[in-house]
Amino acid sequence: MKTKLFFVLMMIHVPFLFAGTVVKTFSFGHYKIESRGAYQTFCFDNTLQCGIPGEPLLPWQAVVLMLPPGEAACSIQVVYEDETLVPGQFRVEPKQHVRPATEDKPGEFLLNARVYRQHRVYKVPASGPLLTQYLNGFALGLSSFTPVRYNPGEKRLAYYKKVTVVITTRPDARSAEALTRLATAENVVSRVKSFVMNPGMVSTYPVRKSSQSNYQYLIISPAIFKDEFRQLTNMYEAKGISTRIVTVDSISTCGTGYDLAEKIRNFVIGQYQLYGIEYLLLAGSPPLIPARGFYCEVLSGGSVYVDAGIPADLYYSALDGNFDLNGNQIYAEVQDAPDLLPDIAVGRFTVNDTAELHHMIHKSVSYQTNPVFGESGKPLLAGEYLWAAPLTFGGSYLDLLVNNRNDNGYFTHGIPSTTSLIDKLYDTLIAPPYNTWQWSQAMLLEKINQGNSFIHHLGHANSSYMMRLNYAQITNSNFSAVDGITHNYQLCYTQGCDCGAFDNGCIAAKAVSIDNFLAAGIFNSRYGWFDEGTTEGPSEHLQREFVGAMYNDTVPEKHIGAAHMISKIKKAPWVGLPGEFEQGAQRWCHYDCNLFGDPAMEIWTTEPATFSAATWTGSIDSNWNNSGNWNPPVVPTTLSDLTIPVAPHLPVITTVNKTFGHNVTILSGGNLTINTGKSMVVFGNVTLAP
Ligand SMILES: [Ca+2]
Ligand SMILES: [Ca+2]
Repeated sequence: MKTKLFFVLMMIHVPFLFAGTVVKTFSFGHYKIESRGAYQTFCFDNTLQCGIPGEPLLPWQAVVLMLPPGEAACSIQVVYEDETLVPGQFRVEPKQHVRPATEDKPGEFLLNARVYRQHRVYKVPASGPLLTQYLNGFALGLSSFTPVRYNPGEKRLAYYKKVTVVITTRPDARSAEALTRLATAENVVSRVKSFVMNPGMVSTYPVRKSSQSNYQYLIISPAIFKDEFRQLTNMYEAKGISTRIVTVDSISTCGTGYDLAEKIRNFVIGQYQLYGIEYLLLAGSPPLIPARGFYCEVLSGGSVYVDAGIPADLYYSALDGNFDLNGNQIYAEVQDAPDLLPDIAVGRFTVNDTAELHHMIHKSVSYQTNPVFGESGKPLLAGEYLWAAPLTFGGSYLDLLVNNRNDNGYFTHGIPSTTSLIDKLYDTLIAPPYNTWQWSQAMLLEKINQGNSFIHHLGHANSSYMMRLNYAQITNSNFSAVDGITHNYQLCYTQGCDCGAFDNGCIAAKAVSIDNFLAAGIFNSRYGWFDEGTTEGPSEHLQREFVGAMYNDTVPEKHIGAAHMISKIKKAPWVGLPGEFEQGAQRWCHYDCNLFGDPAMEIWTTEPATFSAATWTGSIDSNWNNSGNWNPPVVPTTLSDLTIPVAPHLPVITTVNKTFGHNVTILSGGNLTINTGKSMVVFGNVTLAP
């Protein structure tokens, strides 16, 4: 009943219920020409190089325009003006195949000679396809165009200095329905505004008042886990993120939907609609919490790759439509008008039992509240040899994650080399054509056990193999120093194939659910894709945008699930391109790239700088880890500055539980006893006051 009432109220406030137009003018002037061998690429800032394999790569501009509330895009017109010839002659590089990151067989250099012989302007569509998508209730029109014209026979390039895009809109039932899920929390609106090219349109949308009963973080777990989250929820409540735990069993009994996955998604939509939730944790591997399998096909190198069951938690993250518009129980087909813009941040604990669940909870809490000092800005980049002809190395791709980059025509923020200690382990060419040096497992394990913040990896992988390690090698003893005390737990992002196939007991699920090693990571449940012979590729796009969100110099996104969500929002305009441009691979990656971990986890990219003070009261007993003995009541962490004055009971460390502190000041009359064989970790100073 509440839902219906809200819908009626919203409709009354919708200011536009007639067809209209949304107009945006783009200017092009400063271009960049890069040479690769005998060929050149021609780029403008914030464009993407797209093309048909073997035919010229041209820079395409994304169009992301907010539409009036309750309306959808029905047509697009692109007006090109001020054509300008670029001085000189150019052989524009042809698009190469996109490849799954499992294959390393030699390829061939693709060149469509017939196209390159033509003495006329190479034909391109006036615009890419026009989609209406929804982000947190706001309707967005997505499309693309290229301002460049190329005559291959004459080797002449020209571009239009001024391009005007006109999108015609009309009232639409799906847009009206999306409005019922409008979220207008400050951080959500700011994210939406940063993504659209006409942020002023936001003011035409109604404002949704936040309610007292709002909460931010929903945890869905099987009933057997429901009492196990106290450590996690206590931490988030202390951070001001309120939580709610709901069991799959109760959703299964009371929910509505075709199957359990749809019942869970419908429940999530309801909670989002009523309470404006921002984070969702799915606490269990399938079958504890089912995966929705998505459909995608990719044309690559003359082969068609098809998968109708790509495990995709985007299903629970993107909350518009039902991913099966044609009702054939094949999900996320192009004709299903799938929601490409995630509305909430989703992560999954890939666990099968309570012991694994405890490990993931402990690692998430310990990573955030007890960071080990001196390693927050120490990422490790591990790149492998990828492809023989044209020769392709993962390291060249990973280099694009460092510093702000404009490569391949589009801009992303990166890991600042001046303030970070970046370690690299790259396969390299010893002698042409294919004699390469390759790093070993032992070298990687040594580096990981020396302490890192974040492992970025690009190399070959499968469901039981990643980073040159096999499933049996993911053990606590192989990562003995990554125990949260000697070195902090680490995070990982890999573009490798299948290592995140969480429907099938994959290696990445093991890496996050053992005691040591990874606290969270982003992994592909099926293939990752790269473009051979370049530093481009669909998986690379997502990883660059993920890192870009973390290191954005105006509003860095610290929550790992939100950074993952932003990477997909940024790439969504490129998913809708017709098959001949990206051949379906960007869509594939949009579907199969999932977060294993706590979506609200805050990532350390710099050393901790904020500490909270607490004073020992000893009002209960001498137990250091009893929050009742501290004012304010806390269990001390490596982020706590602690004072121990005279007290009824003075602290004695007797427990096997680890004890932590940042600065510890012992006042006159105070005392701290550490019993024989027990220990305490202090990263700051211990001061004895006179
Ligand atoms: Ca379908
Ligand atoms: Ca959406």
